[in-house]
Amino acid sequence: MVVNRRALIASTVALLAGQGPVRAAGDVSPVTVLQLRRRSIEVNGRSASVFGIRQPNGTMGLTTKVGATFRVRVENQIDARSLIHWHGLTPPWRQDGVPGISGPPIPPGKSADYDFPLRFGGTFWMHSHEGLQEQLLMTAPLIIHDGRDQPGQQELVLMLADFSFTPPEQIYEELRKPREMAGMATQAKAGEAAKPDLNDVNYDAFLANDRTLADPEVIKVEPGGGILLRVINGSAMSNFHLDLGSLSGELIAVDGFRVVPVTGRRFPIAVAQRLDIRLSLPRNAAAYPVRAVLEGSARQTGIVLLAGAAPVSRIPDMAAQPAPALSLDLERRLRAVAPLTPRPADRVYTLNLTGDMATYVWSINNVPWTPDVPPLPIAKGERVELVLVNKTPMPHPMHLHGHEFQVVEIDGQRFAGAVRDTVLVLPRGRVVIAFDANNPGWWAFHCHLLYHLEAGMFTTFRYV
Ligand SMILES: [Cu+2]
Repeated sequence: MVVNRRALIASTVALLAGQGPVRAAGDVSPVTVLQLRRRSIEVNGRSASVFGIRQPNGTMGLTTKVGATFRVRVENQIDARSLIHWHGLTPPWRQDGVPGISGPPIPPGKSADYDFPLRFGGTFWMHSHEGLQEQLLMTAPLIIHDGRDQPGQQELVLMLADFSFTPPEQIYEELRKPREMAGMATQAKAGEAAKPDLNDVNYDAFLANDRTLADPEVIKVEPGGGILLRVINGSAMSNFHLDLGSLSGELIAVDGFRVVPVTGRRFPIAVAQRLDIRLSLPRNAAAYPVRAVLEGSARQTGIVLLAGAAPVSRIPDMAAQPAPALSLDLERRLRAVAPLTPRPADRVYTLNLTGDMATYVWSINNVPWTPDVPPLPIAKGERVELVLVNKTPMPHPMHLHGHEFQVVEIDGQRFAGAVRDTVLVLPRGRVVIAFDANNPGWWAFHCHLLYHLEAGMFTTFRYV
């Protein structure tokens, strides 16, 4: 029985692979193999078994260029089914990597093929959309080079993650346990003038490129040189403030899409978001820590940029000051370099972000998602606006699959904001996003906090 069922699933995966675009004659883009594997890393002196997405030569994830074909074979070498989502890309919907929506998961020992054109460049990432695998680092960078890459500029990727020695299933179980204290906790919080509810999970560590500040990655850079720093928040549940220390940076893109540059030393980055930041290093030899401080906390992680021969001092894993909760002050200032063509919306959906910490049921319009929830209809060619109203005391980073969107309103103020794929909606806040329905299919829209997603803050759009 098992064999038959697996054979059936395998043939479905093969069918899925056959649904890519017909290969153009003379197109010789090679197939990149990505292997889903178990691996061990060391966290705070302890060995941890996690996942990884690697090419056979050990490269994490994938770097390619705009205009190329995304031609990838994913080989599942772990002992569980899996499926990888190409976060921020706009593939044909069958190749989007959401189990049960875009296609079946890949059984252990099997593979799936992907083949679609890359129509824009930028900093993206890939992660498992199956179960809670993302918490165990089934994540990797997905970099698409384009015109923002300047000659002589050094490119660095900083990938953030949250880590626990507790298995993710157990973390989720603990969160879902009925809480006798819940009422009291809510009252206490109400007494503190509706303080936002942050950081559901108490993590053992925060990682930057798989390492903690006890043993950070030290990257050699050129004194006086230029750097393009690509920051990816691959955390399951943790929003950060990126802190450049003594360096000043120029933010040139968010979630892969260009913005009118914003100069600063500190930039917020919510779960699943990316920042492209240009740095110009001073000419003297020095070590520059680049830190990410957890919101509402002093806990931090980071890397060190080492320009020339200079001492690297130990960076404590607690910042001198606790960081505030993320705000949308930067989001309000961002302006897309290539905004959507202004036009009235053909269709508007109000999506209330609902749920509560006490029962740990998270939902959209009070409906926790199940496969029986009907998709929201939209039609090809429409300009769609989503009015996101956060009814909860927690911030939710909301992600739309298969389309880039533009932030067009925050708390009643209309503006032509950033084009991106994940936006943070603050407690009791309201954000409106607009997108063009130009990629027919069945698409997920959800909170990117892993355990909120798992608990049901998820819905779908369909136009096939
Ligand atoms: Cu959420």
